[in-house]
Amino acid sequence: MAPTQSKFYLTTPIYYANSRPHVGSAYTTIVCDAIARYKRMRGYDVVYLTGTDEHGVNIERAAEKLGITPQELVDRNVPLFLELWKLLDIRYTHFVRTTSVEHAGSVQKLVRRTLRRAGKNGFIYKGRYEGRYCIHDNLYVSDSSEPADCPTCGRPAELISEENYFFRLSMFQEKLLQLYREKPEFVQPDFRRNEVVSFVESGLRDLSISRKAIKWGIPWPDDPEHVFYVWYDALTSYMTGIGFGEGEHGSAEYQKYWPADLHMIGKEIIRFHAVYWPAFLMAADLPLPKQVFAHGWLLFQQEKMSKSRGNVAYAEPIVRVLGNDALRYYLLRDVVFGQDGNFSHDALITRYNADLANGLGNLASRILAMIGQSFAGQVPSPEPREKLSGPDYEVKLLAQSQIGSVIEMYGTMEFAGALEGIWSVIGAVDKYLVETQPWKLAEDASQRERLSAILYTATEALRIVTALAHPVLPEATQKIWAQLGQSGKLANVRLDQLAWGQLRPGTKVQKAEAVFPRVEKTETVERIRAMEEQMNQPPAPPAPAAAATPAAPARIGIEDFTRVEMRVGEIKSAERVAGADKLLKVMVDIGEEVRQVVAGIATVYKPEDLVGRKVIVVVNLQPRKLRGVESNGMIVAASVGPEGTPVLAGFLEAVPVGARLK
Ligand code: ME8
Repeated sequence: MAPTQSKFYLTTPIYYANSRPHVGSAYTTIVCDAIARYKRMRGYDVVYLTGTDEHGVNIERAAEKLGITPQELVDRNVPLFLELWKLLDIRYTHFVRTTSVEHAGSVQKLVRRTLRRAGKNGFIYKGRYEGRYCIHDNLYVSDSSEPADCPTCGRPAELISEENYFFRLSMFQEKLLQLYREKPEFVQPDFRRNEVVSFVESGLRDLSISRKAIKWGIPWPDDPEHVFYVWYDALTSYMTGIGFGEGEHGSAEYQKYWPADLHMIGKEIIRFHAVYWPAFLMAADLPLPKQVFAHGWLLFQQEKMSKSRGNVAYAEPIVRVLGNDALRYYLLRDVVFGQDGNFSHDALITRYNADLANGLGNLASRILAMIGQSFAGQVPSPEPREKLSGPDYEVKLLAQSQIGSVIEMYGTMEFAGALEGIWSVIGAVDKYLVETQPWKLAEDASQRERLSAILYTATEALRIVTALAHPVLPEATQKIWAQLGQSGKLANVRLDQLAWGQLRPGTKVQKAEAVFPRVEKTETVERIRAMEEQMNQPPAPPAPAAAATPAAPARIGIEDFTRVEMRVGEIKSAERVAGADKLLKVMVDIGEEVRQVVAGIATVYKPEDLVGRKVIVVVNLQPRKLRGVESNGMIVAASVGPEGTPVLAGFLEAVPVGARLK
């Protein structure tokens, strides 16, 4: 019988759907994607859940500001998450939305189960909530009766007293401390667990888990005046997504995959995951997740990157300019996982050029080119085993030892360390090639065997490095894998079965093709910034329902604009087009050539007045015929008044012919 595959269920936080995702939200999702890919390459059956948190005051308020309903707001924002995950090639298996019907059922089921078990000393009771509440912003400001101002509008919050459902968190203090003691891996890293332990040791107050003043939420079963407190709702989504709500005992999938093996989160939400969530589950007599791992923050301009602070960078421009792998590599290599780390476009590009373009990319193209030149594109034979010595042996030893240590570091989520290990092999092979100088040996027929051994060693090290880097660099490594003549998906390779010597001599390799072209820093940062600016523009207003008002033109990205090539041209000659009183045939010098353009300006401009005039020409339009005369471009003019009278665009200063407009 085949051994049953071990399962691994991991989750990201479910993100608030009140705005578009930024690099911070992408960070956790990318980390989890790398873990998921790594676990699959270790033979695990992986379930990976992400999703969106769509209830609560924040969403309600964001919608109000835009004059739309909360449902409309989340329906508008959720696709932005889905699109970004697609662009980033995130291989999640489940996406959960807290506004789904299944989720409401699942949350109500969890609370019913808890109420049923309760008996006299119920875990949930009705009590009075006393605190400060802002009636303008629908916001619970503080749990105490002390005067307080609303953090949003600054107006004094009112003292309110409303009946809520309370969760008896105070009863779980000892049980939670026992959990942290007996299962220290439950909260990671260790220093975070210590913070959680101190918090719990200092005493736990019961928690209000329903709200009356808020409408946007899941109704309490049999008491719909109340909606669930957003964290009770949100945390339960980790079970909803795999079918907890189905039937009496949950779906087959739920039974197979729950409890989660890993909840990956940012450090600011650790209390909810490491204190409240296990208590909610204990109260319902359900299995607890195996681990909550709280990572640090990405800082941007010295502060936590967040939409409310307005200091966000977006993933899309980076991916469009440098590719998906560049962002993944930078985030996992430059930030020590678990700690806070700075994000900067400068550092991103430095890493890209140094480690990807000059490192892995360059090594792959050099090796492939040499095999192409000296061995007609076929992997040459290695040195007989017993003769392997000196630098060849050192490269082999290093690559071999990194297989084990990189696997281990991925396993403990030391991504920077794992990548450093992989790149130490790349560095060693670079040095090995500099020292052994195979390109020189290639000129000497008597050195053929030595050349063959060196190239085998370098190629085999490259193959191992490529496989090891796959969880972090899925796209480029798959390309290099194919270039190395390896068939099939690298994702299906088992990392723990990787060993030196598996590369078969005679394997046909492909032509070298750069996977990471070098980029110029200043220009690249500028391109990324320009695209980001575009993304920060307020979204175009929704298309009006009635056709009477013309729709606002759709916003385009800078990349769309740069596709239009406009140059300064000088008119050399102009004449009327026979039988068309609006058209002129114009010969215009655009620098490299003189173009024939047909322009609809004859009603305003006399041909003889135009000669010598500088105009703006769109030079990359498809040629077309107007009244039988070919036109190879367009002269730009304002279109004025109801008749659309043309007024040629021009320059106030002297400008050379051929200059590009951007
Ligand atoms: O908290 N650095 O959603 P959220 C690193 N809906 N990670 C960051 C980050 C940054 N600057 N900014 C965001 C919520 N993150 C709740 C969660 S879970 C049941 C409910 C990541 O949209 C990080 O994982 O505010 C953080 O915990 C999460 O996004 C917060 O996302």
